[in-house]
Amino acid sequence: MARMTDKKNTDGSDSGIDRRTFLKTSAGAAAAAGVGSAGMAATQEASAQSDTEEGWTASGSCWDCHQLCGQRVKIQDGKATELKGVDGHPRGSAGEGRDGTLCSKGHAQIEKAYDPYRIKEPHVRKNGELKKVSWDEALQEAADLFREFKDEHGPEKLMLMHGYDTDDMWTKLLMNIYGSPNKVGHTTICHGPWSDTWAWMGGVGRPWGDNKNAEYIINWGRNEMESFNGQWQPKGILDAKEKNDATLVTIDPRYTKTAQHSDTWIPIEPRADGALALAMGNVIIEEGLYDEEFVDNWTYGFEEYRQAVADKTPEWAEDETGVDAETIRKTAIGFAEAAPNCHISIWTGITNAGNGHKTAQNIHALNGLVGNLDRPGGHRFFKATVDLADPYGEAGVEFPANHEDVPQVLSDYEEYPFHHVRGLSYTVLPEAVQNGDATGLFAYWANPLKNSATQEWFDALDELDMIVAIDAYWNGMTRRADVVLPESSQLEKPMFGAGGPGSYSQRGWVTGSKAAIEPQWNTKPGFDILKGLSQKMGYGNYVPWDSKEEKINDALSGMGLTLDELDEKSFVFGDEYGYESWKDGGFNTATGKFEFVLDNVEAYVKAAEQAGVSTAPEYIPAGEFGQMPDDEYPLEFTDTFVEQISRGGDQTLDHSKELLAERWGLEHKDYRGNYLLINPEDADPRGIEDGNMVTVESPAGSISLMAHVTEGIKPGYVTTSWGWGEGSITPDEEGGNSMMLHSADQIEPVIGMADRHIKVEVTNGGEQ
Ligand SMILES: Nc1nc2c(c(=O)[nH]1)N[C@H]1C(S)=C(S)[C@@H](COP(=O)(O)OP(=O)(O)OC[C@H]3O[C@@H](n4cnc5c(=O)[nH]c(N)nc54)[C@H](O)[C@@H]3O)O[C@H]1N2
Ligand SMILES: Nc1nc2c(c(=O)[nH]1)N[C@H]1C(S)=C(S)[C@@H](COP(=O)(O)OP(=O)(O)OC[C@H]3O[C@@H](n4cnc5c(=O)[nH]c(N)nc54)[C@H](O)[C@@H]3O)O[C@H]1N2
Ligand code: SF4
Ligand SMILES: [Mo]
Repeated sequence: MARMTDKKNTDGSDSGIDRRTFLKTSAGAAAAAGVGSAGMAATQEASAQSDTEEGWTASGSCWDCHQLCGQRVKIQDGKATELKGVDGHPRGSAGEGRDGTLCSKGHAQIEKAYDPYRIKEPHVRKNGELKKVSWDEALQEAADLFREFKDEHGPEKLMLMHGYDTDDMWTKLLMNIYGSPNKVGHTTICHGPWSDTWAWMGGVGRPWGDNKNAEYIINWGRNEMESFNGQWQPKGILDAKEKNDATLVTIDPRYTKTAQHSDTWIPIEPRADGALALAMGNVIIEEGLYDEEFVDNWTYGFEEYRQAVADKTPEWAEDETGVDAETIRKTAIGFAEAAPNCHISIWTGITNAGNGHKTAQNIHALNGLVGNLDRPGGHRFFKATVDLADPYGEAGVEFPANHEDVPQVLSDYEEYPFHHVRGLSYTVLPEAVQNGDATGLFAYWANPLKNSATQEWFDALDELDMIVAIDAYWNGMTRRADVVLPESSQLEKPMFGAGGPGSYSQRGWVTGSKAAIEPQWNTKPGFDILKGLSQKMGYGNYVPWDSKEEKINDALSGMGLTLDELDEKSFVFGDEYGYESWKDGGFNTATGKFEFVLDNVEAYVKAAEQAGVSTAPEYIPAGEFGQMPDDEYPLEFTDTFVEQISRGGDQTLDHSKELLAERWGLEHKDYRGNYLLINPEDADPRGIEDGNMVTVESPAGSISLMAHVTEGIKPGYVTTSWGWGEGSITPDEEGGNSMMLHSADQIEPVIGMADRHIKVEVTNGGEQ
């Protein structure tokens, strides 16, 4: 445990809390709060305590995975010392009267608040080096840089990159007023292929399942019991199993936590999911199990779909997918017989591939076939039935529209078909930088160096004329910035959100909290940073509020509610709403129907033509757009999430890393990085044993990781968790950046999604 105290104090000042004391007080709760049934049961004990008990005097809202699970915060001597969940919370519990909990990442928010790795002071680059400066100087420097940039390059050369944000002011400031049209968020590194396809076909929001009313759930290329967005998802699945005796099927080349809870685990050949989906459609039609009434009256393109699946029998799919025909038949029948109380949860396991959008279309089509759309237990079209006021309207602020609707950065990129469907692709931006189409970057809560094409991004960041960043940590990107504006973490600022998806599938809600503790060191909440920047840029009149609290109160005025009241309650309900919303006005498509075929979506038609794919569901074998393992690189690699770590920002958290090491039984090793999961069949011939350091090599680069040899992954497939190594927050510690293995030409051709299926070879031995 010596490593618990050897954390570098990156920019001088002290962390403000004794690390050992913190770990002693919070370790029990955090360790218990893993995930799924075991973890949640353990934290329920904590939440059984009364909220009025001494010390639990503040509220919080966890934003680590963007879902705002409600928190109660114990404050002792001005410090947050313990967290617990809020009963009945729409995101943190399974519904009314149910215990509220926090997952291990939620509990880690205390460690994050006092994390010495955080950026503690504003910084400005002077004579090539980042120097600590006052807020006034940093904001002035940022404003000056933006002004000079606009004069020299024009606002259309500025890229705006964001991950989560905690205030929307930055888009108003840098798009509406300043005039940059180039906003790039998560779409082409996270969900684009399924979310775009879902929307084009007629889906609303994301294909979130109505878990608690479900009888059959397929977890497809997703690990929902581990990488959940908000705890309502895994809790809802466990509820469905317990109360409805629901069947859970997991389709994944890994034996994930979700697979462990499942009735059936289908270890599919990676990227062959499109074939499986078509074969399931074939069975459902052959068996006459589709929803004829829904298909006849509410869908478009069924004949083409029927033709597309006519010869895609389970026997045909068996060869493609490695899944036996009987299992395919049984799954298709089980799913269709449970309809409409059935749904499919998909995410990065489907999207992360060159054929991802077409696979997603084939999978979404199954929902149209069985008619589970916005029906109980099916895919919910969640609504936010709360009467929020527009805070800008309340304050009488109107914005100009100085930006174009279409991103400019890629205007020269005619050869990329995705340009016509969706403006900016994360993975192609380094090339835009090299071509001089993008010359500046504003990054809010985003570090591109770990998301795709890392080497190209390193080169691109070096080329840029200006980088301004709002971030909480020193990472590869902030270390390269010209101005660094440190944001306070979630416990240090007011938080607010309105649902949306959550455990109440028939009620809207709002949730929020005031700051539980003071901003740490010399950091500021995002709102305050953006207000300061607006003033320095001469746009101060667009921010009429003195504080974020005031702005939230303006929004809440529509509900006759104040932030003080919301903070006390943690969440407040809106009205109830019903199912089958499409019956009122139809689906949001050209035909008003759910569309199997995308020939009415102009942008898609053009992109599909350029990529050489059909507008109808079809099977695109893995190698068509993407790498295939070969003699030199015989294994297939993708990276995945782990329960203990949230995306690219938690790699500094000692306790989280300790939990991860314990999880793989490797806590006795002097290594706290990411681990390569490899099957004994692949490890043995390479002389690799559990806990060995190994080198993973692809055509693009190589990294060193510690191997965890496990039967829980399909032979031929290897994986690790991402966000570590070069360019991350902990570049000098253990762990490797998986995207050093990736290059910018690995891209899905319709939406521009990063294709992270990479051919690799693994050898024993590697640097630690
Ligand atoms: N703990 C934690 N939770 C998170 C996050 C986090 O950082 N940490 N991030 C959140 C975010 S932003 C997102 S987008 C979601 C993502 O949530 P998920 O999509 O559930 O993410 P993963 O855990 O990577 O799961 C993807 C699964 O797909 C499998 N897979 C890979 N290739 C294929 C394939 O070709 N076919 C099939 N069928 N499966 C395949 C992988 O083995 C993996 O188990 O998680 C969210 N939740
Ligand atoms: N290799 C690989 N890359 C992936 C994925 C993958 O599966 N594999 N998944 C992708 C997915 S699904 C998503 S959604 C994206 C997300 O990727 P990004 O949008 O880049 O977001 P994060 O990784 O969450 O965080 C980026 C940085 O935000 C900073 N940060 C942490 N906390 C705070 C805070 O409180 N305030 C501010 N201002 N900054 C903070 C940290 O420095 C962190 O490095 O990543 C994608 N990248
Ligand atoms: S599920 Fe997400 S929002 Fe909820 S406690 Fe965990 S990390 Fe925080
Ligand atoms: Mo994501």
